[in-house]
Amino acid sequence: MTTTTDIHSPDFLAGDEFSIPTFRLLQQDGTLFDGAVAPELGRDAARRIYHAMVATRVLDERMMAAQRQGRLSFYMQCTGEEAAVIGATAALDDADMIMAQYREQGALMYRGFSFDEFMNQLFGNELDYGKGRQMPIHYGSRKLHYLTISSPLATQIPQATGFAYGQKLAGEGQCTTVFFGEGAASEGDFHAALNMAAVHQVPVIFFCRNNGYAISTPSIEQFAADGVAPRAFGYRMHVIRVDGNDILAVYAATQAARRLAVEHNQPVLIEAMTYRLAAHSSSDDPSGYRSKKEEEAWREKDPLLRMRRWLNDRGWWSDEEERECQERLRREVLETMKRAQKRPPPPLDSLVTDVYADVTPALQRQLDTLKTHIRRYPEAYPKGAMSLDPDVSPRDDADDKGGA
Ligand SMILES: Cc1ncc(C[n+]2csc(CCOP(=O)(O)OP(=O)(O)O)c2C)c(N)n1
Ligand SMILES: [Mg+2]
Repeated sequence: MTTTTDIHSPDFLAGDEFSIPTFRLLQQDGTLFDGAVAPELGRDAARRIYHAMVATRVLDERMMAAQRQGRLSFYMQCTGEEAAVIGATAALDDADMIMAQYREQGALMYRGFSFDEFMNQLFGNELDYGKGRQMPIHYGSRKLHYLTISSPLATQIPQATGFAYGQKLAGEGQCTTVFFGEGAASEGDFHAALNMAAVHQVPVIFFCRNNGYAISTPSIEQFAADGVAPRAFGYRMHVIRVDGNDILAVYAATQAARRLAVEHNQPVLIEAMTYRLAAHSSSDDPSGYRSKKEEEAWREKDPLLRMRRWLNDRGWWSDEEERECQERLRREVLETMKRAQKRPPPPLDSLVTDVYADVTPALQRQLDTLKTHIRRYPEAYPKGAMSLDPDVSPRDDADDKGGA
């Protein structure tokens, strides 16, 4: 559809005519802005959200420490973005599909992914659903309607449009929410996904976490426009910008977006303004590209602190409960980590089984070569690697003196 009126002088438009406001309800001291109305959120629902936020923070702190101790190869934190991710997830139906980028472990936490499940993936042991084939933090859960993470940026955005189109055809009242960073929104896939969603009117919520950085590139160097939100106009799509550290605003915005998606088949773009408080990943050191002062300013806007003050004011949480909760969670994380670390990796053959219906000759050749290599150079592999090979007897493995 193209609508136009005639003009008779070359007057260009730059989009500056629009200024996109930020939806906010909760102030940093835990009180509402004047005139703001909190969404309906009962005590238990609010506590479930807050608990998931604290659990995500504790998991992230502990696992980053584990990475520094050399127990884990890699890790990524959600720190600072818990309200954006968990507030959005809480506003969805638990059976709605979530497609995430990699920093959204809070969504899984909210839906009940256990510490054991997190740890099995992080350590790639025999209980990992991905059978140890992915890097740490590439979680997935069919049961919790959470698509397994893909490393290449923006992969999940057009997938979300396609999946949501299927949901529309199925007519069961579900939608898909897809999370991505403002950096990933520079991929062509983002634009294709939004256009297809708008054209085919599918129930999908595009949730952009604008956390200020794509690794070391600040958002001001990524795009000239006013953030990501104005792009929705180009596709004729509903859009809202929200304070991503404001749990109530994120919850209310996503709830309204879900209604548009499910009841009216209207795709929606949400841009949540937030800040990545931690390093990009365990391989990154932000001191090379941003100041401590900037980080401190955002630490003052910690989304956990803001929600905790709101809960405290209502008598729904106390300092005593906070202490107990943190201690219990830290203990649970350490216990489950020890358990997961002790479990063996998946059997070697699982590298090639269930990739195709039958193992292809090329894959079989690669597996045979790997087994031969392990037998010839056991010292180059972790101790016990040979025992993963069903063709090797336990005695042979006892001779395995390796320990790389
Ligand atoms: C196609 C592709 N290009 C580059 C990368 C390397 N890479 C991984 S994360 C990242 C930054 C993404 O930033 P953003 O989308 O803002 O997410 P954030 O890390 O800030 O949450 C880059 C460039 C990649 N994984 N995939
Ligand atoms: Mg980013």
